[in-house]
Amino acid sequence: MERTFIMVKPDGVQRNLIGDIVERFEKKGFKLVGAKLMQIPTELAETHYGEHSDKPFFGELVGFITSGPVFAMVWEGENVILTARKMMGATNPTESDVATIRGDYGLTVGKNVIHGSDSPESAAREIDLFFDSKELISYEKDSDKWTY
Ligand code: IDP
Repeated sequence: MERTFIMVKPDGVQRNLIGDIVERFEKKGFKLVGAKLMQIPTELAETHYGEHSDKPFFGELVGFITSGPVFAMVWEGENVILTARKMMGATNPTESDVATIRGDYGLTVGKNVIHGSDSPESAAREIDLFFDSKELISYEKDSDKWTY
């Protein structure tokens, strides 16, 4: 089973969207295997967004993601990485489809509510960056047999 790293960004936490976002992934059929509210240290933010370190918005991005608590999660399920990206919508909310998370709740690319890994490699890297293996729980759900 695939796993992905999903994070409600500080704007999503402040705007009371944690519950809505968790509900969407739960109802889709994915399984929550780890979650925590945390304040990201600057060093972790710089590592997480390292691929953007040469971009003009890097300082703004790191400043924003460390500006308040985030809700970090690991979700598990068949094709969860790609499906979660579809559920999130395009990076810039002006291009996100309606009924996606960013399409429904975002207005600007800087405050687009949610982060999700974009490939198996980034999912493995980000899960490892944000979670200790002891914080992730493998378990069966009775509903699995109605999902698969
Ligand atoms: P993603 O979050 O959809 O994977 P990336 O291209 O990896 O998109 O960009 C990471 C984050 O950087 C975006 O979610 C967005 O919040 C922020 N970002 C991207 N472009 C800009 C920009 O031009 N100004 C400010 N923030 C930006």
